[in-house]
Amino acid sequence: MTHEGQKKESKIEVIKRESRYLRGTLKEALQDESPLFSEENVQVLKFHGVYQQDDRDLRLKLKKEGKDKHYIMMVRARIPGGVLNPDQYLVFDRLADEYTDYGTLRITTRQTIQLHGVIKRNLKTAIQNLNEVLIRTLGGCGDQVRNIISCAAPGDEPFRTEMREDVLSLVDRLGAKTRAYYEIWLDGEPVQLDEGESEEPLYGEVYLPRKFKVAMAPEGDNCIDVYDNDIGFVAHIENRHVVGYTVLVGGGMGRTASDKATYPRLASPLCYVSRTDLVETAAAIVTIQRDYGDRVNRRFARMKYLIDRRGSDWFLTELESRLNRTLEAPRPLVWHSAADHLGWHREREGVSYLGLYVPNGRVKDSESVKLKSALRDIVREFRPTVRLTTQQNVILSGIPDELRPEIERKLREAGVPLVEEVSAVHRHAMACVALPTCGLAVAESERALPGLLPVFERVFEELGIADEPITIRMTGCPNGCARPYNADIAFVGRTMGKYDVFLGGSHLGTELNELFKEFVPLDQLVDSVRPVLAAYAQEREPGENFGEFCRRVGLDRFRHVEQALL
Ligand code: SRM
Ligand code: SF4
Repeated sequence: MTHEGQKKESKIEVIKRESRYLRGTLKEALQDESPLFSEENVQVLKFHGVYQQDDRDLRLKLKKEGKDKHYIMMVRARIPGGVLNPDQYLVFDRLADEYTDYGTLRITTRQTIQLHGVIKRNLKTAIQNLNEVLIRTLGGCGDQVRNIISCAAPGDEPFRTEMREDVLSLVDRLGAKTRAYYEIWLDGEPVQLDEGESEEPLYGEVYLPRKFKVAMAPEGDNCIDVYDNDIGFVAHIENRHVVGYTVLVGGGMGRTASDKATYPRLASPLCYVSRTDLVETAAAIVTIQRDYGDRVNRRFARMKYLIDRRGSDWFLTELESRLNRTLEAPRPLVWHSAADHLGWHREREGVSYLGLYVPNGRVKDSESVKLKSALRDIVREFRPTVRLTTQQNVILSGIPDELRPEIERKLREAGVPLVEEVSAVHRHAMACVALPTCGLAVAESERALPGLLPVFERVFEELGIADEPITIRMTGCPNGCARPYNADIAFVGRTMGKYDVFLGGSHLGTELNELFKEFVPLDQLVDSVRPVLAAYAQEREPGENFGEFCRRVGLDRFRHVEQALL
């Protein structure tokens, strides 16, 4: 039964309830010879940070040969704020070589690493290896609070340390507590629960109705797209210290192209809380979604739909009643940047950090660019802290200034471009994984965007807008994993080879874009937006960015131009 009516709960709710706090029959399944998990275990596995996939490039060939799919697992770690010590990074690097089909690491849009292509037989060892360096995968996926993201830039300002402490407190309070993880992957002793005792005091036995995302940004720099999360905390900083947080709620990108009732939504400001009240406020919000979120129809189960259904006033009243006090109004928010943190920056006296561009987050060695090897060698030799950004890049931090030339030399030798050699078009672009591993992809993304960006570079050069911070994001389906709906330009896969084009978001992540054209073939994507870019180059007002221009002049004008030409 749900709060939203009398209808039957979804099948996944039943699986969760019957899983005994995420045990399912995973322990047994890991011992059998089958290359795949049962349907129920596939759902439970997600909570442990593992997706069962198959290599979609091989499907047709294997089918013709009368063989089953090539089943592989994707392992997604939980790395709060994207911070890894050198040993942790090196374990990922090694596991990619030893246990994955592709030999790559994939930095995600939520500051973690995915290993694609681990076969079932190797899964337990891979997860054990991660746990040996204190990397958990519990919470990587599933209907629970996912990896909590936060600005990855290091620095000696006290507010950075305070935000880090607060992120870790949130992880501690909001993360899953089940001992199943230790029993299944680390051979821990089974726990004996007393009658009525819960292993998940916050979630209960059915966890949350849907995935739940939490983010923390310092006021002024929206490098993490804080508005795209179920809860966004924006730190207000006075005299270099965090004084409190404005709380944003109800963000989310996911939509279904064929269902107009679904939509992306930016989180809206709800209240302001002090640092001391942060964690309990977050937990209380989670319990509202736990108790009232839709458990019948997963398509409408994210908290954004709950808030829109019941209203922000209801939500605030409910929160106040759970916290037993009146909450302060949110503070006004001002954004100056959405920094990518690339290049060299001062971290503290005599110490720097280096942000490196990783095309679509894929850490690999190619013929000409040996990024994976270079990172491994640098991390081994100089032992920087490795920080992953939500723009799929990597930061090497804690580097004594005198080592800078040596590190640059190593990167150049490996063919890794430094920021000066990366165009603005590339710096501001992102693609989701899509094919061949994502089971939901209907079009290419990570493998298609690299072909488009050089063409955009030429167009931007011709139009004299090469240095403008125009974000281009691509996804292989409407789910929105590369956060396309607040990009200036977005290509969202609609069917194989065709994309919906969205225009007019904002580089600062504060505006949603608008659907411009549907079903545009891959080779016509650049041309489809060229007239708008040309008009922007000609007619923009001083300081006006691309998204603002689109919203000021309206996209109809360009739709009509094209219709007139037809
Ligand atoms: Fe995502 C599902 C990859 C960030 C919205 N996402 C998936 C799955 C697991 C496909 C599946 O369910 O079978 C994809 C695995 C592909 C693969 O082979 O690796 C996948 N999502 C990713 C990553 C790896 C994209 C990337 O290129 O980096 C990101 C991993 C983040 C992480 O480390 O946890 C990733 N996904 C996002 C984001 C961006 C964000 O959170 O900032 C979103 C939009 C924000 C949001 O949640 O609303 C996002 N992913 C989705 C959705 C749509 C959710 C919805 O509310 O409708 C799905 C599908 C679903 O949940 O049913 C999805
Ligand atoms: Fe897969 Fe779609 Fe997410 Fe891309 S946006 S990774 S295609 S679910």
